[in-house]
Amino acid sequence: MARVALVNLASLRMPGNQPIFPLGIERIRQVLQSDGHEVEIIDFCQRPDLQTDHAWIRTGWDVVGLTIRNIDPIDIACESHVPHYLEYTRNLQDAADGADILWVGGGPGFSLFAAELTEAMRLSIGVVGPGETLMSRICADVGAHAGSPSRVMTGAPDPRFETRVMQYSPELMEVYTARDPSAMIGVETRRKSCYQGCTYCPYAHITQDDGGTCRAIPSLIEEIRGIYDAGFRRIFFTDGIFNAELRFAKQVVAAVKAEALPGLQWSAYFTPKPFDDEFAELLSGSGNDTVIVSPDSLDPAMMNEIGKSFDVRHVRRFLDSCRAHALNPRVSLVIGGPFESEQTVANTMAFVNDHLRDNELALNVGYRVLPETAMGRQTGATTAELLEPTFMEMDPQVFQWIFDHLDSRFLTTELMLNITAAKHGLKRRNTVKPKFSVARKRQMRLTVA
Ligand code: B12
Repeated sequence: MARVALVNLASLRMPGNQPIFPLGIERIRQVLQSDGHEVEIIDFCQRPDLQTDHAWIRTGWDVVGLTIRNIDPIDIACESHVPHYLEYTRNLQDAADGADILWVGGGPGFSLFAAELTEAMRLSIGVVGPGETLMSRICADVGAHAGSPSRVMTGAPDPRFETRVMQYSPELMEVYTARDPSAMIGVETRRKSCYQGCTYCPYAHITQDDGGTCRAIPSLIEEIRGIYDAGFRRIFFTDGIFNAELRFAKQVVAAVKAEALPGLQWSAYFTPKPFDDEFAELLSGSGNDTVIVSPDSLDPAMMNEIGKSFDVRHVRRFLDSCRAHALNPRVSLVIGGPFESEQTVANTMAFVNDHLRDNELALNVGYRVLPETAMGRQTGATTAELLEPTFMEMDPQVFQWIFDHLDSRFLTTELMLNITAAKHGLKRRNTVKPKFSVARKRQMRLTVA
């Protein structure tokens, strides 16, 4: 049996980082432990001293897994996280002093730049996508992987995903909820690549799961009960889009409602389509805290350009349903998409002014261009270039257009801080231009067909 350390690089203390509960490596821990391996999680929120004290690495490990969640800091004004990941890993490897360890990298941020990070972090194996099955195979025969040239491997689905009940470490959950009372513990309900075609989104590459599986409802409820019974009241369903399969989402919400766990609050990323009144009614009184949707723009042409699979009519209908059932919608927008103009900003802001209440808007400026996305291809930038925080080029007037067209009732401190950070941060960032319009290309393909 192998001795495995799983290091949560996402918990490093570094500018612009706000660590969240690491459910990805918690899943891997549980799977490896059920295989009989000895597994320890190294988390710097739990053990801040270990960020600089590397003595633990010299205590006989066979495999060290390193997880990278976010590639960039949340605060756009801060420097990239990547140099911090590299520095920590290098120091740890130096401290290991040539010990016979298989170094493996993974995680959502890692998956986007797997080849580049595998090389830069001097890893034996870099994993794209889900990690539990591949880590299980690697740890079952560490010798077979040792000594081979470093390589990138694609993760495989977890065959027991449907019925596996996660038992997260209560100590680790306590660490994360004590740091931030608004923290939510992540719970997966489904595994499937998102069917929507948003041009900026890399989910299909990160999840590597087109087949997809839905959790068995009794297992899901058992997991939620476990979190609840351990004293935690806030959860986040981590599916890319919670209601992408509306029938299943309804079953989940009905089951959560039927459990009637006092004080339980939950949230998730939703889509306004599919979303109907029956679903809104189920959501009401289920403990749902916020119904987050991300139309990104509310200008029809811009929504088409960034590949949204719904339009402003669906957003309007969604808001009507929320109002009718006393739900709390939150509409997330990103200004600065390809070919954004004063007119598209004005149209978006007009929709906001007409349809949203003051606390329902989340506004960001600037699209981070990621590899493995249509937007990445639209700019022609290489993966190596995109490792540096890189944004879609936009007219610097965008900030002014927002202030000119958005009702002042939306100008909260949070929104002003976001915009100020973007204004300063984006000046220092690499930018890339769209080489063509995705919407026009799609239209031409349809016309030819
Ligand atoms: C749910 C979610 C959130 C929720 C999380 C809720 C919660 N409490 O858990 C919330 C809303 C808080 C959130 C916020 C943000 N998120 Co988010 N989020 C997601 C989402 C949709 C799912 C993540 C998840 O939990 N999946 C389920 C777990 C089980 O999977 P996992 O962590 O990926 O782990 C698996 C594999 O990665 C792998 N693996 C993981 N570690 C390791 C280690 C090894 C060694 C190996 C081999 C494998 C491996 O195996 C695991 C099991 O299969 C992803 C997109 C996606 N489809 O993955 C984005 C994603 C992770 N988020 C992202 C970002 C950018 C953010 C924000 C910065 C957005 C913002 N501007 O505010 C913030 C940052 C939050 C923070 N403080 O760190 C990016 C990160 C990559 C990047 N671009 O840098 C993603 C990929 C989306 C994207 N746009 O690209 N997010």
